[in-house]
Amino acid sequence: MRKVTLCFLVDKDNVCLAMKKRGFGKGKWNGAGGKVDENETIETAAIRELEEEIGVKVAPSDLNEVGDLAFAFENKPEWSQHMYIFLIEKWQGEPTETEEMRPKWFSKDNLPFDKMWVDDPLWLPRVLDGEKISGAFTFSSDGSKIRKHIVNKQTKTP
Ligand code: 6U4
Repeated sequence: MRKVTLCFLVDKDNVCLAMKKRGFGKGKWNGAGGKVDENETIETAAIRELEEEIGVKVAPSDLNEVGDLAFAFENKPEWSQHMYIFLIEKWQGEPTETEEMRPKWFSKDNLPFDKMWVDDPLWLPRVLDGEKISGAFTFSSDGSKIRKHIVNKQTKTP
């Protein structure tokens, strides 16, 4: 399954989301992230996307992996992806708009779930609260509805 990353900058009670301006998930608020290329580790890919999409530099030791989710879409096996999620509390530079994303800070308690992926309310508050999660979602073919899902607290030690 294709591997992708998803990264959120966190500053106390605020989280940086970014509006996806093109491609998969266009028009949604989300973290920065994208496909892991061949010859890249998941961490290297996360750091590259943070710089490409919102213009911030992050050191490998400042990437905190907080979980993973497997996504499948009815009738669209080619959209399947395994997403690795990171929270970042230390970075260099200011989140800046690029051709791909327009970043904006939100209060953790007031996230724009009506303009986010439908799965996000079921796991993002948990990881922002410090829980590590692991789960899986199956969506309708256009991604608008959740057909089934499971989100567990991660028990494995790093
Ligand atoms: P291109 O356009 O090929 O450069 P790239 O940025 O490499 O794309 P893309 O846009 O396909 O990758 O990555 C999808 C992004 O959307 C990843 O950051 C993961 C994220 N994502 C995908 N499904 C999601 C979902 N159901 N919920 C969620 N984020 C999701 O919160």
